[in-house]
Amino acid sequence: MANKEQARTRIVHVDMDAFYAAVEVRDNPSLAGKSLIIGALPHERGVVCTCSYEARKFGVRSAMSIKEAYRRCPQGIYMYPDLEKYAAVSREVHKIWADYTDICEYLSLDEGFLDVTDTAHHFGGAAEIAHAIKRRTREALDLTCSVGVGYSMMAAKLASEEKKPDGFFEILTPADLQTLIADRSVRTIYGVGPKTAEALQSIGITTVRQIWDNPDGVIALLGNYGKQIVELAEGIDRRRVTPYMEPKSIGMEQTFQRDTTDLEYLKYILFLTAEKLSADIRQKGVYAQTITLKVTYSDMKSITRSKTGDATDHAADIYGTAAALLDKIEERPIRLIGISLSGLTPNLQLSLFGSAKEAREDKLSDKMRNWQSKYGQEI
Ligand code: TTP
Ligand code: MG
Repeated sequence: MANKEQARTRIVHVDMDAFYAAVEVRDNPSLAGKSLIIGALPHERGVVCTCSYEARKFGVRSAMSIKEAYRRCPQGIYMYPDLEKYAAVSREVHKIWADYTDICEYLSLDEGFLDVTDTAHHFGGAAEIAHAIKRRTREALDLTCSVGVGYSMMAAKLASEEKKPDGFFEILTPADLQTLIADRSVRTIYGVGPKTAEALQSIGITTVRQIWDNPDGVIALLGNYGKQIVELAEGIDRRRVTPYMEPKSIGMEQTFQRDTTDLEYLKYILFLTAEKLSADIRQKGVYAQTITLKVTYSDMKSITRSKTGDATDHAADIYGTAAALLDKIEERPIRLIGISLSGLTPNLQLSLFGSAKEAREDKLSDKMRNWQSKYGQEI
């Protein structure tokens, strides 16, 4: 985004506070003020999804093993996450945000960017929108969030982190951003993870100010990516808020050189197709509700058969449904077979957690190994 355009841009970033833990405290007020750790029970394997701010005082953090959390906070209350419940609350939260702009990018169940550049004047300005979101979230959902207003996505996100929890902060110019982050770690800059930080450290750069002092060194070290980092450090962020748009469907098909009636081979192809589609939709961050099998017979007649069920991104579910549909169709020489997925819905982090479905996929993998040695084909 050019400087002039940046000057009028207004982005709001919202992040719910201690989200899973806050929902549990809301629904069971006897948990208020306690060290609450969501993930697994003590002595079980598993990681911390999140914890209340009280538990954070003891050093408990997201992604820490439950074992380590228990070592730091044995007096804590440990609970399993209830993802269905959080997803339902998340939908309510997202609905509030959507009242202020059509340009909402939902990053996770509890976090999102809103581009309010063209709508802010209807509500008295971007700061008013931020306060309205906080007020409505408290009144309607009995939860708190932290909201940042910025002239760019990075500014808005940094602003929302600045006064967490229940915070509000604005960063309205690149100069204000620079003042705020000058002496902070390079990790403050969007996209700079531990590896990049380590690379920058190798040329003596650990703070944002040191990037300003040696932009050429950063670019020599990291190339085009280095250019982006230098720009971001200076407060130039060209990213735009990208509203979530539902892709209509995603599919893949395979035409055979010779028509076939070999059901086992056809199922093998369906499995390879299912695996590829599963990887594709996981990358896109969506689940599929409808699975459609397409078959073209040797006389070029095409048919499709669909089944709609629970949203999934698992190869085993996609394969299982497509194979069951294949079992039910007329048995004639087949020229083409394919699967398409539709009814795509955002995958809101639910797949972070293992499930019985994964165990099923392991079993299928044994079958796959047999197929692989028999047919040896890849898609
Ligand atoms: P965050 O917004 O990172 O954390 P939070 O809302 O619990 O706390 P705060 O924003 O006040 O610092 O993540 C949102 C939810 O996502 C969190 O409540 C639980 C889930 N989550 C995980 O399951 N695993 C993780 O590693 C992280 C970071 C989050
Ligand atoms: Mg949060």
